[in-house]
Amino acid sequence: IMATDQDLDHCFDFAMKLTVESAKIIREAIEGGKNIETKAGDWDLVTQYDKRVEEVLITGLAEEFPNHKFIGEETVSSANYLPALTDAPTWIIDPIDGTTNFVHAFPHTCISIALTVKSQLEIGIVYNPVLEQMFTARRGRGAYLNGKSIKSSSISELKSSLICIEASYATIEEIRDIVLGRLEAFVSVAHGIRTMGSAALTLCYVAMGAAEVYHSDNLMPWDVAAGALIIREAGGDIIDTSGGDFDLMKPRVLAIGNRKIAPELVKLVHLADKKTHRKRTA
Ligand code: 2AM
Ligand code: CA
Ligand code: CA
Ligand code: CA
Repeated sequence: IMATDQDLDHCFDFAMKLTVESAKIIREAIEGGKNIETKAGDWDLVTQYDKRVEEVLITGLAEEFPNHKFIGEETVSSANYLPALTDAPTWIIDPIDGTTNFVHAFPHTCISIALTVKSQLEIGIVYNPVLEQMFTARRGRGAYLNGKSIKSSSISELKSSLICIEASYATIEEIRDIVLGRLEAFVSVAHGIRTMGSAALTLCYVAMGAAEVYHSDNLMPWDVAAGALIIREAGGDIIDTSGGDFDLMKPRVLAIGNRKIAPELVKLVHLADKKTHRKRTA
């Protein structure tokens, strides 16, 4: 259905314009001071924004590309079914990544869109409409922030690294203990720790060299699809937390500015998990 570079050029241009257009919904909600969090039934309201943005994106893309498939967070959530990735051109969409930030008007929130063809990431777009940061990548063509080329960090030691970690899903005790164990290990070795609340944007921060590492095991494909391509095109990498190959459909993420830092990082996580396990079974 889609083979030529020209087709991908058009996909890219179209998706980027549609993203900026759709992001007005997010920016107006934040800038309009709607104070989303204090309203009654706040999570329903947030879900309405998520759903509306996703609907605008999928409607627009489906009209332009009737043969393409879609894996969007809100569609998957309401169907309670995650489709398998196929060879067909597939748009993987998170309409609002950083929902908690959105609710608080903390300015790290974005739309994340990726396109896969033959199960391979071809396009990644992450757009923060509050700070007007547009991160983009095409496979084999580099990564960009607002049209300027970006490169990931070459720092290869954790003691000189800024490490970003997700620390916001504390409902299941075992997961919480593992996250806290890893956080403790990172705090002990890193130059600094950040937890930004948007997986897609934090991957882009690693891509632009603003941080050396991003880690979370509790993510979904739409959180990471666009950011994964952007990191790789910026010279960094994204690997599984075990140190093995990254699986887009089952993301456990160590995103790194460069490969040299991977062994130290994987070992640290492994040791932290062993310690957590000993504590839990003691
Ligand atoms: P979201 O904002 O689209 O929900 C920090 O919460 C980051 O982890 C966000 O990118 C968030 O995406 C993502 N995330 C994925 N699954 C999550 C979950 N079950 N609970 C909280 N955040 C989740
Ligand atoms: Ca998300
Ligand atoms: Ca979301
Ligand atoms: Ca969500």
